[in-house]
Amino acid sequence: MQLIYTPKSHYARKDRILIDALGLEVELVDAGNVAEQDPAIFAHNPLMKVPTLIDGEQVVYESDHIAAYLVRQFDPQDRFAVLTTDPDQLNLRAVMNGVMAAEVELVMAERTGIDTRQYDRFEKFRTTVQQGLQWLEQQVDGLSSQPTYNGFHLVCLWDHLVLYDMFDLPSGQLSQRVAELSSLPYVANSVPVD
Ligand SMILES: N[C@@H](CCC(=O)N[C@@H](CS)C(=O)NCC(=O)O)C(=O)O
Repeated sequence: MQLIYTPKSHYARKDRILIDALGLEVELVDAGNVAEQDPAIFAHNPLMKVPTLIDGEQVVYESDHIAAYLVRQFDPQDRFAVLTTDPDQLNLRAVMNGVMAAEVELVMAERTGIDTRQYDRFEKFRTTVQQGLQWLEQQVDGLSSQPTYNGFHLVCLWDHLVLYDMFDLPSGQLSQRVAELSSLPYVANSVPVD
């Protein structure tokens, strides 16, 4: 199997942590600059985003779908609760994905030369990140200090925000949760660096 990714992608990192936690053999293929518009570098994902998983003839798009695909094949016990149907856990996942998406819009806009401060649309993305973080801080009890896929998700979101340094991060229990989970070798292994 191959995972098309970039070393800094927080979405791809969710899958990389899960892959390492499950001890799976997956070759990492760096897509390079994800601002490019060449579907070939994204394994012909028409959305031109990473991650994409290639498993023989099967390709899988979307980080959470990739995680579910891997767990269905290789971890029938679902040790990290990837396949949870609990609405509160799914809300946490939705908000974390939303915060990550809003931050990516800001990062990609600035990378392609847009002055995001000039547009209300980008202000909304900033507010989305800030409100999302506040909401997550209030819901921290739902994020276990035991390893779960939602916990991995939180670490990926957090470390990416640290890397791009566009936002002040809350200093409460959420940061403690990140620190606890970051001590796991298979989480620490993929911390993004400049
Ligand atoms: N919902 C997708 C989001 C993937 C995504 O936005 N990936 C970013 C990198 S972290 C990307 O490739 N962006 C390229 C672009 O937006 O042009 C997932 O969960 O896999």
